[in-house]
Amino acid sequence: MILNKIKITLLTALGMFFVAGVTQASAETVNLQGDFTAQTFWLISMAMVAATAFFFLERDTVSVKWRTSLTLAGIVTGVAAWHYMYMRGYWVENQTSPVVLRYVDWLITVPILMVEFYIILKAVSNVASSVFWKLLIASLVMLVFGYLGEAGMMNVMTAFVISMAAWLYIIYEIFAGEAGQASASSGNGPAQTAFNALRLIVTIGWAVYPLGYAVGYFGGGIDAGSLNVIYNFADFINKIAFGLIIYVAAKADSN
Ligand SMILES: *C/C=C(C)/C=C/C=C(C)/C=C/C1=C(C)CCCC1(C)C
Repeated sequence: MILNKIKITLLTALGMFFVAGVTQASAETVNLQGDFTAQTFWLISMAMVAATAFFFLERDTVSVKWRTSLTLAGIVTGVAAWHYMYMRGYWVENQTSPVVLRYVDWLITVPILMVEFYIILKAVSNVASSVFWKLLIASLVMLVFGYLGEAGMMNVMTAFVISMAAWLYIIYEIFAGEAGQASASSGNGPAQTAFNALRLIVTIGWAVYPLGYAVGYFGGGIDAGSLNVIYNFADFINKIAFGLIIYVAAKADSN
């Protein structure tokens, strides 16, 4: 009883803190007129806020072993919501890509998305903890080198190749490596269905970012407005749909 009360108080405090931050960030720059890219920033930020509330509120409706997964899903969309507020402001003011904000967002959310694979496997199999480290480190290598290239701190082509190698390694790991094998042998239907859908997201949904990078640096280039619209919708799939897939599996396995 008392624990429950503490929990509800903490959740309420967290909710108020979140709303305060969101309100403050939203107030900054609100002129979206005639700016489609800015409108998509706004749309996705609100979708992220809604998804965050959803994952946190639904957390207690699934069995205990799935709760960490939903918590992480909510943290990913929550962190992204906050970044989207500021990315929109940045875009409206400068009409250039909010590169640093995007990378900070990725640096927090992408490793968590990777860890989700491990947490799901952990719930339904006795997967080795090495899987956790492999996925975490590979995702960090992918992002750090992507940024080093983008920031001009190293040769863009070298950075791109290293970053691509890390992403391909992740794909290998979740399809054929230890993670893929743990899923295949888990015998848990809902978890396997989720795992298969999530790894398609990592393969197809995530491909949007290296493609944008390649076209920007080695191809003919792409205007910042279109690139950000594409990234914004990709984030909808890669963060919100990603979480919803986990939610559906968690629900199915809890009934
Ligand atoms: C929610 C945000 C997500 C899922 C972002 C994912 C970002 C990537 C998969 C980025 C990958 C990159 C490469 C594979 C090579 C070029 C540099 C990056 C960082 C764009």
